[in-house]
Amino acid sequence: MKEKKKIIDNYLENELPLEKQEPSIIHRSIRYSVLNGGKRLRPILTMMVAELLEEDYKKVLPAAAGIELIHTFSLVHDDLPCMDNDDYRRGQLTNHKVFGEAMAVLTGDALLVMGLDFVCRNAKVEEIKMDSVVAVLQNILQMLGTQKMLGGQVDDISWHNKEGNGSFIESIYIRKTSALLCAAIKTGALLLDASPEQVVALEKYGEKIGLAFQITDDLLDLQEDNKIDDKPTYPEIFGIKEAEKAAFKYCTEAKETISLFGEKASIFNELADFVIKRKK
Ligand code: GRG
Repeated sequence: MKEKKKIIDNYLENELPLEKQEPSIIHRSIRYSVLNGGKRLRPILTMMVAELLEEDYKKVLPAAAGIELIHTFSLVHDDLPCMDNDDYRRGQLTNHKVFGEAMAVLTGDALLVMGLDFVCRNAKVEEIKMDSVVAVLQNILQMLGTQKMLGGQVDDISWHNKEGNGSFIESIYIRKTSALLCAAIKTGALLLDASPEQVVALEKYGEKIGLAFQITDDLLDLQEDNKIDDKPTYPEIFGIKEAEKAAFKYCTEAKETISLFGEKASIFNELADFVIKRKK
């Protein structure tokens, strides 16, 4: 995973517009929010799928990097005062704290369109079919839409009822967090012609690690600020012990969904463990 993170970091460093390119402010802002130590989990997953299918990860690199840009867009917008109103992200001031709100909105917009452009660039990679790239684009757009990430965020910011039920919270997590992880995984699978059975298994894996990931994220947030805000999260409603149990359950289920790949999928099992054991 460390090697793959380095490859993605280098690719982004080289392919993003330089700070001095006009209008300079937006390119400084983009680089500020992208090149700052993200875990790169989503592009790593896209590359892992390529290797699982016994292909070279280089064949999916532009699209993988594009998904990281789209992820960064969602973080920049999520941090805005009108959404989560966060001051820090990845250990540094959030984008709007440094560049102002208007520029943060535009930075998010730029990252979204640039991310989709990077995905299109994958059509230029040898042996990749144009039809596959179109299928990938359509899948990403569906995963970002009102039935998935955007809709999950809508419910996340509008729901303040502490008495909420588990299946509703899980439905929010599946949409706001699992959807983009599924898109990252399916991007590798579609570009490299995985079988329908493999695609279904990998998507299910994405959904389960997304749930485990978001519940772990909530647990880490709780440890960090030790504050309960008006937006209910899984551990705040069900308690820390239950949340830990749920994260473990989803991690186990994720591993079960990819058992059809046998030993070849062992790194996917390791990643599922990492998702619940991570400290940031
Ligand atoms: C999709 C059109 C469209 C709009 C976006 C703002 C928004 C609507 C959605 C936000 C969704 C969101 C921020 C979900 C949380 C996902 C999550 C757990 C992020 C943290 O991911 P990490 O830990 O972050 O992988 P790093 O910093 O490592 O990249």
